[in-house]
Amino acid sequence: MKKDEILKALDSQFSLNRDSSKVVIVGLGSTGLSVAYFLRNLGLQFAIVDSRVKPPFNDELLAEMPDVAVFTGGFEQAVFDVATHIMVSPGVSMEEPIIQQAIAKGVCPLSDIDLFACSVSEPAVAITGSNGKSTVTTLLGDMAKADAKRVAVGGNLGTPALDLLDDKADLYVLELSSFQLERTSQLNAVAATVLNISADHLDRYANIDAYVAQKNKVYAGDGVMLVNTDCPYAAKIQQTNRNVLSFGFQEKADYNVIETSEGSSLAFHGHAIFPVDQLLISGVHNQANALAALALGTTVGLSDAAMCTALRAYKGLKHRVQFVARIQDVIWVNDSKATNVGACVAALQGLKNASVVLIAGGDAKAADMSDLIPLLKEKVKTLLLIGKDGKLIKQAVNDCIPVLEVGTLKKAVTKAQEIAQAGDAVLLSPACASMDQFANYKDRGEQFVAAVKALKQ
Ligand code: UMA
Ligand code: ADP
Repeated sequence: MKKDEILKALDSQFSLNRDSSKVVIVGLGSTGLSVAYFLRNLGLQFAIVDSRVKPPFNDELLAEMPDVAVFTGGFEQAVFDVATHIMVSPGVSMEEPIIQQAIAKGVCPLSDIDLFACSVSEPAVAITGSNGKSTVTTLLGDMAKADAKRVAVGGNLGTPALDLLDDKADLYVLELSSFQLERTSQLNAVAATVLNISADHLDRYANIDAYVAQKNKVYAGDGVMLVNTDCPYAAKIQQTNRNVLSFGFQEKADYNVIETSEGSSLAFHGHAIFPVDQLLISGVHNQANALAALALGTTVGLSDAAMCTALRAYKGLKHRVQFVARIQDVIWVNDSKATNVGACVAALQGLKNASVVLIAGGDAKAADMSDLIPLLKEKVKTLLLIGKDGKLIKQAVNDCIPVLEVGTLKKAVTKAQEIAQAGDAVLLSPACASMDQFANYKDRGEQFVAAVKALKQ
């Protein structure tokens, strides 16, 4: 869209304009920086606050926009006092008192996703869920590329939505988190899905229903709703007058898995599309992810041939049940992206090995870890716990199997090598966030891979 069209949309949706608006950007991470570039490009006035003394993009911002007011080391009340609008980065809770006070006084909240939604006329697909978002987002992006679409892929995945804006793009594929959705009102995706729900981010939501309610905002607007028939929360979604498609392992799902004379196949209404044994991504959960990507791809007009080409080539992303090494007939697997219980359960279910040494722990985000017990009993010979919530997890799993609190990842790797025997698997699948001990899940995964590679063969 052209600048004046975007300005018109922002004025009509949010009364956001050059004459009278002052935006406060809360948080100078990648989202805050993308919003700063966007607002500057449109000639809108803004200031930035961050509670950190030196936020990640401080230097870049000062170099690029030396005239912009940046307040760090706390949320400066005076800045909020003159604000007409606030854009709160996803990492900051909307429940912060200073933010709640501003909203109560009439300051208009908006998100980077709102700004994005007001700036595109091309179709956007929106993908959320507790697990599988990045897998489905990147897979769908690959499918679109295989069909020669000019596709821009990002959002919670890493590249902020506003940095994707490109006049040449003819399709956007956005991964969205509950934090992004909860503060967004303008989304109208051509197709949207909540892939699944597993307890997560309960440190930010009062209960799981509150978390689900935010996830369901992905369905705002009038696009196609893709629902998972195996997810109990999907049944509660209001579907009046909407085009609904489903995926899952039940017969009633539009996209499901069928048995053919040549084996299992991903299928639509009984028509085989792609043989399961040709998928390079393993585990039943990845079959569900592939079904979701097929359903979304079809909705935006991708051909089966192009989607199958992408499926055949898709190797999965790093840090998601990623094979690291085989040492003395023990396989080592990095699933550092498993930041909640659901992802850890999926990883354990997907491993063929009956005997697993599991390394887990970190920041449990107030989740109920006792949900791990059935799979721990079925597949895990020893649980090695790291991170800040080790004690809490030990209590929750109630010593249903041998549990050792080892503290650090390095110690866990050494201990795992002592315990594991030929035929076993050592799996890092923490079921927790990483920030108590690592920069992020990638850092945790990379440190694991490095420690494994350093082991004696
Ligand atoms: N923070 C402060 N003070 C501030 C602002 C932020 O302490 O004033 C802290 C936050 O509490 C958080 C961290 O800084 O711990 C980063 O927050 P942010 O909102 O500045 O993050 P961004 O760099 O803008 O990145 C965000 C998403 N981060 C979060 O939601 C925490 C990124 O998702 C996303 O890729 C990016 O926008 C672009 O859209 C990351 C993530 O961990 C991968 N997401 C969570 C998840 O997947 O589970 C939701
Ligand atoms: P997200 O972006 O939602 O975090 P990813 O695709 O990055 O999802 O995968 C995160 C973790 O969840 C990984 O450990 C992965 O193995 C697991 N996972 C992926 N898809 C699913 C699914 N459909 N159900 C359960 N777990 C999954």
